[in-house]
Amino acid sequence: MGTLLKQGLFITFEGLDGSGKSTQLALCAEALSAQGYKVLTTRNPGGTAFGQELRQILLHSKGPVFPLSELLLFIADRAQHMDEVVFPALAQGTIVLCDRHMDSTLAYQGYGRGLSIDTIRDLNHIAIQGKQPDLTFLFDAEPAVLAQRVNHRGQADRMEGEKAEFHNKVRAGFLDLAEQEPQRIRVFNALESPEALHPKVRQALEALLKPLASLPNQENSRGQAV
Ligand code: T5A
Repeated sequence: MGTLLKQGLFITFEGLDGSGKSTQLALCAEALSAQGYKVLTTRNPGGTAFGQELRQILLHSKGPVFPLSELLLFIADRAQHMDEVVFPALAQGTIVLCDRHMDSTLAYQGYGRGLSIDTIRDLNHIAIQGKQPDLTFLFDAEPAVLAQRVNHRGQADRMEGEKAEFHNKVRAGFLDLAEQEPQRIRVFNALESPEALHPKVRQALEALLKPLASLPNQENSRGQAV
């Protein structure tokens, strides 16, 4: 019988396009649900109706989009998503698995576009209202190799269509962030197969869940203390 957490967990999946983060997120969702946890899968940008409209603009706008405008739209998507999706789910003891979050903004708009990291940190802080992810998985590999995985999908979106130099900077940014916060951000080799990666990701998740499941104020899914 699974455990109903009193306060949910917020787990984010990060990496370059094609890094396999969505695949690992789906595998984790399946496994946690099978264990009896309440699980919600969601994403940035586009985890709300409002966010889906922003996502369309952000990834497919035909006209020029300046870096600051781009940053503010990603932040707007995040602010809406926290209030509409993440906070209510966490309050119900749900494990929220989110495909990209605040680290993507630091990596893409900060390290990639060259906008001020401090400004992005401040804006992120406002959007997330102080609620950082409890754990973040970063799937890392050479951008050129990862691009090959998604090339077959047809026309690249605005971000995917950026030059190799941009993606190299984003990758370096993600790794820099992971070095700054090794406790929260766990790095995995995205070149390993999905089957090889999944148990490693699960192990890190279990390490986070185990102490929570043994807390006296937690309840199992029948509402009984465990
Ligand atoms: N962005 C986003 C910003 O610039 N700032 C921000 O603040 C935010 C939040 C959003 C774009 O917006 C940018 C970053 C992005 O460019 P997205 O919707 O997150 O984009 O889309 P992608 O990152 O492009 O997501 P993808 O679905 O393309 O990539 P994933 O999730 O990394 O990869 P996945 O799991 O879908 O797999 C891609 C392919 O690889 C295979 C899969 O089968 C699939 O075909 N695959 C593997 N192959 C080999 N080995 C593995 N381990 C594999 N795992 C998956």
